[in-house]
Amino acid sequence: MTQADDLVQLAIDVAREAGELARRRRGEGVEIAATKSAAADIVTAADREVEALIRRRLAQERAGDGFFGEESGAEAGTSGLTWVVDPIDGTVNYAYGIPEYAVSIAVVEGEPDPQHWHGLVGVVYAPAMQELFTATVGGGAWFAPTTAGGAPRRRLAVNEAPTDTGALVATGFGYDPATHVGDLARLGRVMPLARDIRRIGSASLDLAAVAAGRLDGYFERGLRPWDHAAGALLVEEAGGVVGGLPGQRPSTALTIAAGPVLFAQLEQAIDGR
Ligand code: LIP
Repeated sequence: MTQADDLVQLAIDVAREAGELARRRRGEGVEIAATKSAAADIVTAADREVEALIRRRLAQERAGDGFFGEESGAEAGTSGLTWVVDPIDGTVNYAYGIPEYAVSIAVVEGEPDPQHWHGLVGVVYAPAMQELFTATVGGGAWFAPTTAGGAPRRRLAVNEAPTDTGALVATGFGYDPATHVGDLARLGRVMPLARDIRRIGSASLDLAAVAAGRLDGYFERGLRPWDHAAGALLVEEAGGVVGGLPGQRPSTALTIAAGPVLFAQLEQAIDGR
């Protein structure tokens, strides 16, 4: 058993407990608690409650590890490991009752900076769809439905190079309207590669879809570390490539994820802009 093997089951258990809380709260009705970077960048009471549950469970089980969460910020640990958490990724979907939202939990080693950290574990759990995506470094990426009596887990693999029909590519747009001109120009540079575009609204589920071959590729500007930390490991362990600006790791400036051939094509088309 590797260190990642030891950690992934805890990540799964906590993600499923957190996801079920999110799902219950969604059924009871959603309360917008605040806005953040822009009027459209909402946080619900459930975001905060779910992250508090995750933080409490990890403090019980892994007291020496660091924590880096979307809603409650960062706290350094002493173990060299950090849990990077988005309690409800796809918050706007969640608020509107769209089922594409997920609990995203990653464990990284080293400095809690996406440019330097080493991903060990990634778990993305979509409670409304009862879908669980997991990966451990060197252990592959896996999908398992969590419905009672669901099919056994299966190993994930990204799609090979897209056919002449073009690639099915997902993206997203920032909460700040001032960023939309650049986002749309970037989309225009990618369109010649695409058969069609999808806008799912949850980066972790976009990345999980690339790992599962449900998408050929994904790119987005504006992601935060907790949006991509778990999903990036899913894609890499499924044989894909994840990057950002040319030669860099994913960052708020840009995230790109695809199989190797399409990744290079997307990187060239986006050209770092
Ligand atoms: C969301 C991402 C999505 C992006 C949204 C937002 P949140 O994360 O998952 O891909 O387009 O702007 O960043 O805010 O729901 O955790």
